[in-house]
Amino acid sequence: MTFGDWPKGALRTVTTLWAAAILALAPQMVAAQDAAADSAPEAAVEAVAEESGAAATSESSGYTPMGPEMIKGQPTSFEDDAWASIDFQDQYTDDGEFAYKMHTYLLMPIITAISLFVLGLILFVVVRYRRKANPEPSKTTHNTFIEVVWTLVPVLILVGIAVPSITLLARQYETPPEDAVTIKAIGYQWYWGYEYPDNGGFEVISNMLPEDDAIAAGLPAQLAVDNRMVVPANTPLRIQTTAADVIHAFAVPSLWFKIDAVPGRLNERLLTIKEPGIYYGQCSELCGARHGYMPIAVEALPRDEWEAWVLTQPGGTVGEAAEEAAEDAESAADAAEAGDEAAVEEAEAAEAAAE
Ligand SMILES: [Cu+2]
Repeated sequence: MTFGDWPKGALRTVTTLWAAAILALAPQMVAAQDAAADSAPEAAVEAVAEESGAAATSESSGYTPMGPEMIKGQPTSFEDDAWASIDFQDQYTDDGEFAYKMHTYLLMPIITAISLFVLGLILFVVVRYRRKANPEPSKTTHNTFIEVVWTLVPVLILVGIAVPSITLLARQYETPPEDAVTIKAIGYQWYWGYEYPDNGGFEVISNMLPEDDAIAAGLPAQLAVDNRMVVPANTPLRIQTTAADVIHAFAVPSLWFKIDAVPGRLNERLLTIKEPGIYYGQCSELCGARHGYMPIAVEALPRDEWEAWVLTQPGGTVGEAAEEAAEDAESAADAAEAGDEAAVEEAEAAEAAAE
């Protein structure tokens, strides 16, 4: 090909590339629309909520831990379902559904197409240009058309991936709304503590159940715990994480949630669970000898049942009482701060007098 006739070919190529980019982006647009449609409350969810509501109110305390039939987020073994065991867990948050669609309908097809294309090229070159069939090697060094194509195509693919990728990143760092329920997950060697600062400040200590106890209760061994992290479903949660000793990580795959728990630091992320159920996770930062034995079990309840659970906890408060308690704590903290300032001033005055 001579230099004179390449612009016409290039024009055709650029048009083709744009068509390819639009095709690559189409699944992402569909995914975004689906995500919006899915966020509408579903009748099935309400039915489940009602069912578990009936079970809980039959108890005098107003709360019974959910049974194994409510487990929604847990790993699948290869023997039970080979495909599900290598796929993502079912997702129960909007971000999780978005990410799952991006992975399944955008990234996987692109990865597969590129891999097959490169494999095809290699096989073609190996067969067509083997020494026996091609004794006189070509001395070609440059080809402007091909060089433009192999620069532009990857750029367009990356731009196509970047749009949903950055969208997901931004969604994951959305600030929790003011009325979000705060829950502070604290990593300890080797168990979790869940503090409820908006509801009286009580802390739930959560240890892994011994294998025999878990199996006897029909729960998954090494994931089941004695006290779950009980949260309201369909309510924005402000999950804060920190640790008392070394770095841990709070991770629940089916909720598309993973955040480091670092001593001396408070990390925070928004989490909204779409339906009541039990969701299992694990500590995901190597934290010592029993790192593999500090599972996370989240139990999402309908809001009213969750409030009933809060009232069963020592010092647990909900509604206005909780707000008042939070305000009292705040003003007490302010007073303490003011006291500190006065003390500092006094000390300074004493120092000046001594000089
Ligand atoms: Cu840990």
